[in-house]
Amino acid sequence: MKNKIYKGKSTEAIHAGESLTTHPSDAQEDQSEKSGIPLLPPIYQNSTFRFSSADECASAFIDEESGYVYTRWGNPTQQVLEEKLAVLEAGESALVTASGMGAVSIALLTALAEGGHVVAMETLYSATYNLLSEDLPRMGIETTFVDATDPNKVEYAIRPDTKVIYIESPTNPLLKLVDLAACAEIAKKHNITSIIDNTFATPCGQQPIACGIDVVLHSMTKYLSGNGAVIAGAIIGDKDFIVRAKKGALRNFGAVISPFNAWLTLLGIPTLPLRWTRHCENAICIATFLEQHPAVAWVRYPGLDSHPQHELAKRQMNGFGGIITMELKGGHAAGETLVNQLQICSLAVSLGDARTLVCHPASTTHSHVPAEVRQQTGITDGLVRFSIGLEDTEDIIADLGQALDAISI
Ligand code: LCS
Repeated sequence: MKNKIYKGKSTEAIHAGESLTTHPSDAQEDQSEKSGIPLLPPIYQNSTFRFSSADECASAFIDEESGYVYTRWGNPTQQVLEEKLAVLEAGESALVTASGMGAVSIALLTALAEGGHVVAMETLYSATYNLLSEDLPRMGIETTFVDATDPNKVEYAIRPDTKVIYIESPTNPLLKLVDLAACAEIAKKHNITSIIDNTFATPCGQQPIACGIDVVLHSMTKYLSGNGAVIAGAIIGDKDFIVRAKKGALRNFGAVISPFNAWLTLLGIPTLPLRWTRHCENAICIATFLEQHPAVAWVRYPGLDSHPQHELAKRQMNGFGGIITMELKGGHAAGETLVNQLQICSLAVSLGDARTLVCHPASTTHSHVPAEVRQQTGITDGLVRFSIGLEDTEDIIADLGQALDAISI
């Protein structure tokens, strides 16, 4: 591969990793006489790879870098995506997984290979919360949940056997922020692996590895693919961590991405920087509109002055993202009226799509989190989450306006 001569996010999103399979002879034995290199990385939609001799096959098992063996171990389409993600997140190495939860599980199982204790942010995506509070304890791994908006609380919860600090920032769905540099410093001081789920911010919105965080993960189902067509995940970190994850939890638990889904994600990433800018531009206008509507009790968006951590958002983020959370004055009933009236915005879970999506976390994404934990952490019954899409701002505002006006206050 030639040395990389670019450093802009848009150029990275388009070109990084793509030289890996730009010539068929890079990955195929069949040397074509014809000129012409595929501009898009091809899909290698195959489960296994053949060898021309017993020696060649045996050496691929000894030196795994020397070739492809089996798609659960690695595949050229996956590898292009991995190279691109490592560059975008400024990490040494990356691996891609079948889902965002695949990435969360593999990152945790790798960092906790010998057991240990986790200190985690108290509000997290619900399946991550359930993994930490129900599944891992059955394997002897305990988690202490803390309000990580205060780094002192993170440090206070550390025990001699703590192996991982696990955070999201902004969190799903309350958009709380964690000071990444402060958290990374605590982790380094105590020799603990810091892991962040960067799904909400994307590599365009913040660069956790540059802030000192060890491992970054994503649900690529969301902004990275951006097309609403795939379930996919990724982990980015240092080479040693990624190799351990690949040879261990990924391979043995088997949460491997299909080449087709890796390829669909590759189609989405080149437009991520453009989409991110547009999501951010739309979201600040809509958050400002919602904040002054009489049916709305409060709005949470890191780009608003009213966000309690707006200064931190300005310091550590590049754009404030496309997710807005708000509380309706009329609670659950008002929420029902709102979602039933909407015409452009779709009532759907997930986020990061071109389409504006609306959901009610208490009855959907976070319904498996115990009610008392939801109340304690602020996921109230009147909370509504928007994933602002790429439609024209005035059309989204008109749709939300007519739906909010239908709520009687
Ligand atoms: N991390 C975050 C922050 C998420 O929001 C999600 C899914 C995941 C990880 C898991 O990713 P998956 O396995 O689905 O690719 N969040 C969802 C949500 O808020 N609504 O539906 C799914």
